Amino acid sequence: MILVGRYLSPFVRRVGVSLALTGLKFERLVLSTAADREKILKITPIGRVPALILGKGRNAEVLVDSTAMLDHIDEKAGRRALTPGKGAARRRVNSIVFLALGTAEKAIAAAYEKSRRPPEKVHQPWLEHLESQATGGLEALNAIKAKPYLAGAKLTQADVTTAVVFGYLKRGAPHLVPEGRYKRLEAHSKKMEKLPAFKACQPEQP
Ligand SMILES: N[C@@H](CCC(=O)N[C@@H](CS)C(=O)NCC(=O)O)C(=O)O
Repeated sequence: MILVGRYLSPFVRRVGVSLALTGLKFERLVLSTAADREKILKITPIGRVPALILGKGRNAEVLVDSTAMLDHIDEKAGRRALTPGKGAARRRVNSIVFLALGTAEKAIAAAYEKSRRPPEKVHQPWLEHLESQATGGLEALNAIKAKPYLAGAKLTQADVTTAVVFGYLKRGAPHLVPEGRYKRLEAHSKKMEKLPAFKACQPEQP
């Protein structure tokens, strides 16, 4: 398996951390969407990361979208899967995962609004709308009391995605997560970042 993309992306990092936690072997192809666009387009038609290449040569398959990759990883991991297979436990984990993912998507859209448009084309009310949606997600995530993990007794994908997204915002959009505002998320993130799997997937220098 080859994971394409940099750990600066929360979508790439959650896949890398999940592979490390489940003990599945993988290689990396560290390509940047800014500098290596042509190379990425040869692997995946939308030009986004992550991509996950399964197999080799003519039998190679490419998965796009981190959610599809995590689905494959869970299938391969068997009893070490990070999302429960069914029922209320699965819904609970997924509801937290998609809250964290939605938060990341809105924060990224807000960041693109500022970085990808000429300043005179930034529509301030839309930017504020996007940031308020990200803040709504953060408040809901911060309201969850870990017991000791976000979805209960076991570490799950809810913990991985939430901590990866929070770390991403701390680095990329610190104004959305000022020190002390999201105390539970800060504690959760600190605990997760100490795990060897998180340490093994450190975001590269921009
Ligand atoms: N839903 C996708 C989102 C992937 C995504 O948006 N990746 C960003 C990096 S953080 C990207 O490649 N952006 C470049 C672009 O869209 O041009 C996933 O979960 O994999």
